Amino acid sequence: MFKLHLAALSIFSALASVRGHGYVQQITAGSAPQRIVRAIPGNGPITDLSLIDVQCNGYTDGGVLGSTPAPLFATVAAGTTLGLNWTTWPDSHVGPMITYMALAPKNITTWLPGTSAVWFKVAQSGKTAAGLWASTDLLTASNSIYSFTIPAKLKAGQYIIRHEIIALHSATTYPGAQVYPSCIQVQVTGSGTSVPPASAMVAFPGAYTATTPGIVFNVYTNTSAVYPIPGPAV
Ligand SMILES: *[C@@H]1O[C@H](CO)[C@@H](O)[C@H](O)[C@H]1NC(C)=O
Ligand SMILES: *[C@@H]1O[C@H](CO)[C@@H](O)[C@H](O)[C@H]1NC(C)=O
Ligand SMILES: *[C@@H]1O[C@H](CO)[C@@H](O)[C@H](O)[C@H]1NC(C)=O
Ligand SMILES: [Cu+2]
Repeated sequence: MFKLHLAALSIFSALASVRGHGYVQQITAGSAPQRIVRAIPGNGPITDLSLIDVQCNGYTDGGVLGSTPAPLFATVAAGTTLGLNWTTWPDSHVGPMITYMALAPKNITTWLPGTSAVWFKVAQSGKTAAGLWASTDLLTASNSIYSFTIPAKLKAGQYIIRHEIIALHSATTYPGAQVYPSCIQVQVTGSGTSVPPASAMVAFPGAYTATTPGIVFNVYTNTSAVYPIPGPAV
């Protein structure tokens, strides 16, 4: 598999002293050009879920940088499993890992989703019955590689993949949950014809609020096996 170092790396090298969290640093795909990830300003979180920052990151600049289109996209066949390589992630930052996609209505290298409800969930992982969190337990067990599959029936076209960790170590009240999103541009190929109905679509910002189940959650005292992953169904 081809392994790509993300353009974001060069941005982060100047930010080595930012208080540590993390971001997706690499993607594995069939044929992945560089500059497919919408650049983000650093490795910090978004906690005000009403801001555009929560869409594609951009916590220091009002979301401008995070949502700005990248010049290129990766070409991947529907049904492909992609691996996203996270930077070293603090053990304390437990929480779910969630992936959405949005079909670009025009050239993805110029498209800004804005506040439109265009995002549908394609994968989610929260807490297992054994009490293991997607982040950090499962992520660590897989050497920091998060994997998800582009739905095999998905209609061909250009999509933004929005992948995130929601860290819950400070989520006992709102604001507190820390969202770490990354947006990746892809061209999906194949003979699929499916796109989820409008009723399955959410907006960022909008999908998460202070009262969304799983946004306020006490990971220290709530030993329930069930953690309600925020957002719509897959
Ligand atoms: C993930 O990226 C790091 C940093 O570039 C690299 O050392 C590591 O080998 C990568 N993991 C995989 C599975 O490619
Ligand atoms: C999409 O936009 C980019 C950047 O403006 C341009 O280089 C490319 O040719 C466009 N692609 C199509 C299919 O219009
Ligand atoms: C644990 O979290 C679930 C889901 O948010 C909630 O319904 C339940 O009341 C919580 N339990 C405790 C003991 O706080
Ligand atoms: Cu952190």
